[in-house]
Amino acid sequence: MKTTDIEQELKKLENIIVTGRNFFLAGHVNPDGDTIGSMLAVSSVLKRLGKRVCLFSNDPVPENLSFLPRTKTIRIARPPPAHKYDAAILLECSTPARAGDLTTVLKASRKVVNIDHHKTAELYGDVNIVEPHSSSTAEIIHRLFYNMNVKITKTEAACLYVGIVTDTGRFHFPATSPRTLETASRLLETGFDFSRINDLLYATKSYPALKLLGRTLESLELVAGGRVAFMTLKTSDFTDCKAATEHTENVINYGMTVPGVKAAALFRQEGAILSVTFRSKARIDVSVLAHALGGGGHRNAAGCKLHLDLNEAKKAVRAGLIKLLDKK
Ligand SMILES: [Mn+2]
Repeated sequence: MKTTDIEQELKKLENIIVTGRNFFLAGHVNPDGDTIGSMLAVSSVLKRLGKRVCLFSNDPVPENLSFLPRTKTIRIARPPPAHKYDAAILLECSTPARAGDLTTVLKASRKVVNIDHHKTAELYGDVNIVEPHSSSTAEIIHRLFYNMNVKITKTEAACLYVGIVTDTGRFHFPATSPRTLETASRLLETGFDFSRINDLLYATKSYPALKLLGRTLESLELVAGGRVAFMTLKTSDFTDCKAATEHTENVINYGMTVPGVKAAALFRQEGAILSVTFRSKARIDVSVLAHALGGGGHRNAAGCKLHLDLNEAKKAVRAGLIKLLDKK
C-alpha cells in the first residue's frame, strides 16, 4: 500500500493555498457525494480566502445531490480553456485520467495536487495527500482546514458531512474510524440541519430509481455455493425504467444482505461496455480483483469496466471471487 506523510503533504498544500491565486478543482467521472461535497467545500473556502476557483466535473452532478449549494458553479463536461493555474487539485482520482481529459489544464498548472483515500491511488501529483485509512476525501479536507485554522461555515460543514455520510454508508462501513466520528462531530457543531440532509439522501427515491431497484432485485442470483450474489442490469432495464447509471447507486448492497453472502457483484450494461461493481465483507479484498481487471477501489468496495459480453464477464468475475473467497 502506497503511503505518504500526510501532515507534510497537507502543509505543502496549505502553502500553495496561501500563496496561490488561481485554482482548478476537479473530481472523478460519475461523481459521488464525497467528490461533489468535497469540491464544493474546498471551493467555498478558497473563495472566502479571496482565491479564484474553477470547478470542473466530467459528468453532471447526480440528481440526489442537487440540493447541495452552488452545484451550478461546477462546469460540466468541457474542461475550461487552459488558464495559468497556481494549482490543479484533483479529488479522488487514482490517475489524472479519472477526472476526464485534463491534459491541457494540467500542463498549464504550476502544481498538481492529488487528494485521495483509495488505496489504488497513484502518486502522480507534486503534492500527494493519499490517506487510505480515511473514510472519505471529505474527512481529509476537514483535516486540511482544521490544520489551517480555517473556521468552516454551516454550508461547508454540510457539504463535508454529505461526503462522509455517503462514503461510510451512514457510518456503517469498516472505513468508519474514531477520527471519522470526531470529524462528523466537529461538523455538527456548526449547527447545520443534518437531519434534513439525511432525509434528502436516504428517505427520497425517484420513480425511475425505485423501478430500477425492482429490476435489480429481480435479477438477483446466488453463485459459488451461495457465497456470492450477482445482480444484472441490462440496457433495456435502463430504457424501460427511464433510469440512468446514477440510479444504481448502492443497490448492490441488497445483494450483501442475503445470509451467507460474502461478496456481491453488480453487472451493468452501458453500451458496449460492462461496468462491474463489487462489495465484500470483512477481509475479502475485492479491490485486488478489480485492479486485476483494470479497475480499482477499496477492500470492500471496488469496480471495473470490462469489454466482455455478459456471460464471459460473469464467468471471469465468478472465478476471481471464488479465488478470493477460498484464500480465506
Ligand atoms: Mn470517496
